[in-house]
Amino acid sequence: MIKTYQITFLCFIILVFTIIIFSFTALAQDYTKESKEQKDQRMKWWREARFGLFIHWGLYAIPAGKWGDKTNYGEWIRHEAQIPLPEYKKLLTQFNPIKFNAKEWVRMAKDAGMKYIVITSKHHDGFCLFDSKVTDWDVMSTPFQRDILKELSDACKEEGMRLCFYYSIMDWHHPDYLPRRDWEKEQRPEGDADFNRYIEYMKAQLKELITNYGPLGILWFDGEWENTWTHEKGVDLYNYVRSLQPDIIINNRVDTGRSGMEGTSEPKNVGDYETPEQKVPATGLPGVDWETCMTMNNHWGYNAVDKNFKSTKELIQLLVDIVSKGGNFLLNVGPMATGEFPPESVQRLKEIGEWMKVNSESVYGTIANPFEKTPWGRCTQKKLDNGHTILYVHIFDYKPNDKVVLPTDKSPVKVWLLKDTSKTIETSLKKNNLVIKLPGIEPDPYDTVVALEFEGSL
Ligand code: JFZ
Repeated sequence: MIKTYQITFLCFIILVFTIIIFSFTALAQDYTKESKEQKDQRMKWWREARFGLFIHWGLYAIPAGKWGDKTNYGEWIRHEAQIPLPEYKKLLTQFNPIKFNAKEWVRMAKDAGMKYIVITSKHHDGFCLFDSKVTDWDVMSTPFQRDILKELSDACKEEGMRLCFYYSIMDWHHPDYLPRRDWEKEQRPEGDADFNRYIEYMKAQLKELITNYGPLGILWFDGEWENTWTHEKGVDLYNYVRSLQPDIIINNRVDTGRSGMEGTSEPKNVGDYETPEQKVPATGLPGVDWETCMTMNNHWGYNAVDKNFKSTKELIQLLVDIVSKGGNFLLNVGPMATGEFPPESVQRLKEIGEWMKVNSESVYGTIANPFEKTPWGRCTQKKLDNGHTILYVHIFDYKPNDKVVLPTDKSPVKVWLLKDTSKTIETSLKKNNLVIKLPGIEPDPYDTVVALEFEGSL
């Protein structure tokens, strides 16, 4: 005779076993082994977005690049000017960006046509722009006492903007992070520093970031190049972050083995996309996802005297160049200590937005150009569900009534000018080339776009 209490006991044992097995598989899940279809699904929004805003902001905005008699610093100021930690910590009492307005920031990005924002939740100096329960080295310890990332997260949700976080593995503040900077080994002895304890700290913060501010678009790691970081640790961190939010996208800097500014990784490396920095790979990076990040002037963090801003024309043509090679563009702004974007950045974002308002369909959801040479500018293309292809011809150097030659023997079923659809545009086939006669209009100062629809592919 089986007693009720025996059945209850049996059920209990089965339940406990199921829980143990489930939590074990959850812990052991290897997210790097997903299928191509799964990855395509996860990368879908990112591949369509093409254009994002990078924000480098922290305590370093206060000195604004100036320390002693030098004025060329940025977010690396503590290391480059060799500022002792107690001295740098004084910035904490000065951080009070009362003009900060999350909605305005998000709206500026949105109006510029950007689809995601990547902001430094913690840069190399270790200072956190969010309310972290595992450190006092955060915004809540400043006179400002407002959770900047929370306000941004709310504003992003309201505006339909994807919020993403930059997170530095290297940390010049945490006592358990190793190695110390060469110049501060005596001021900050390693003592009983324990790197594994530091990893637990990072994991606790990443959990805070994903659960309190998420869902996030991307975790953008950086500062992975010191000798304490290893491939195994990178794989573990990648899987940890994915276990917290399975559909999150993680850049290649979570792992080691990235080669310099090229930002391309060895095949064994984890990370969902490559991150070339301050440069555009000459012919793109065929077969892999990539995103070029770039400064507007010469610094990531705010520098008050750096007025070497790229022009709006350069920035739009960079965006188009990158997209025509199959990449994304992550364009940086270094906000001031007041909480505002530098006026030069505001102006450029606005002008980019005016161009995007008319031309963004030639950017979003497009793929790399099909031709080898396009001396008059760049090409992007879009595959339609009906099998047709729209080719966007970006003419950087537009001369009214001039001709543009495309190396194809196909005739389009439709041709139009994005900035004025009322204009008729003649095309003709000549010796296996398609010749477009440009209308006699005032060219766009940055990039004039002609769209051609073809049956099938090019
Ligand atoms: C890193 C950071 O150090 C920098 O402050 C900024 O956040 C940028 C986006 O990323 O800078 C790097 C990283 C790697 C190389 C160069 C600059 N590299 O490998 O040549």
